[in-house]
Amino acid sequence: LFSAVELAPRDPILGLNEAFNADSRPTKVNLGVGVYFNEGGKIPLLRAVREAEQARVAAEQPRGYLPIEGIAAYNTAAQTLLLGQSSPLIAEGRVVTAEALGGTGALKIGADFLKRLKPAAKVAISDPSWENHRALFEGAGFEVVSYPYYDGATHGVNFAAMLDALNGYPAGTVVVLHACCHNPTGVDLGEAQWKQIVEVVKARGLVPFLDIAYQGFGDSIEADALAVRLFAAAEVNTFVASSFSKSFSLYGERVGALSIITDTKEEAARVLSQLKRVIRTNYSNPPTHGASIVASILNTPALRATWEQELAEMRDRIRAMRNGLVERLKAAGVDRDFGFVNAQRGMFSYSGLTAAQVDRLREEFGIYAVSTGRICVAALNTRNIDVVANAIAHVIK
Ligand code: PLP
Ligand code: TYF
Repeated sequence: LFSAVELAPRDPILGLNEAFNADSRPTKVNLGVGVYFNEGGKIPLLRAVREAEQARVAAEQPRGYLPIEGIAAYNTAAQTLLLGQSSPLIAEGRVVTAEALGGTGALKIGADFLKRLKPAAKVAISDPSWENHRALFEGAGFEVVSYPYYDGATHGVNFAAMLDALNGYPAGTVVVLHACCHNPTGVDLGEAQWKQIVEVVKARGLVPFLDIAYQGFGDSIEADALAVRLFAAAEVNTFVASSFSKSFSLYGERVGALSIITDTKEEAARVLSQLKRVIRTNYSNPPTHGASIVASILNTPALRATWEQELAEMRDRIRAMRNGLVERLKAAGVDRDFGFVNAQRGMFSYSGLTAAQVDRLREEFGIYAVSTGRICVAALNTRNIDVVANAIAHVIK
């Protein structure tokens, strides 16, 4: 049966973890995978999570099946994070939300639902994008194309080219947009640009699919939801894949949600019924633990305040590491201006390092980065930042 099965290529990012783990050098640093590490180099267990978890254990709740769309209090909280406390769309019952297995799971059930709805549509992702976007939508049966996004020369967005591409797509094309903290570049659109995107998407009848995996890592929980809220305010039917993996440091619990903005409450009921069909034939219903933790944090004022503070601490530490890296590269005598790293947002930086330079970092210094030059700034800390800055200075000279 399996004699003709070929060995599949490793995930370019998750594959790096294996190589990193096998490296015995004590000074090794993993800037590859997009995970937030604290100053101690560990994935934090947030205080808010610990408290919610302890309360859950103490309550000795049974573990029956959840409804197909997941925990209601979780779904409402996820909607509110996206659209705000006073969203008219939520009040009107026009937002469908289903708990999902992480942001990836949300993208997947959204993709499967869209395939039934728009079987001939193409899906457009940014160039570059999170690698799994292409694989996931192709896996759901779509042809995937790219729209121009990052401009290496300016370390910014080639906005004119992006708009041009969007303007050229036929109605019904699904456009995947990173709502904040673009992965892999760290380069986001500004408010005026988002407004233009919303206008083009609406005018051309495109289907926006927003991926928000880093809400709270840019400026704030509210500010990072800007793109979602602009689409909502424009009354565009929008898909949103939320991930709480990073914002709650709950990577392995698979906490995410798919939200869909519809025109009426009645339409929302029909959309939900179809989405439930997709879920039922994939995994029947979602798991309990992670979502109940997130729901209790978001719905309990004291826990929520703790979480917001912890999220702000993560955001601030990443900013400090960006700044520290720029300063240390300067101090190490690097001529090239790395100031753009300070303007990037979220966990990642498209550093401008070439694949050959990334190879040298790994081979000579045990510093692991993605071959595209993406580094995870959230893996830097005050103990490894000098080593990293000096190594980068060495390979770019
Ligand atoms: N979307 C983007 C842009 C991401 O960077 C990630 C990172 O993991 C995901 C989705 C997937 O999130 P999750 O781990 O919750 O599936
Ligand atoms: O981009 C990253 O590093 C994170 C983690 O297939 C990740 O989003 C990477 C690859 C992958 C799943 C998650």
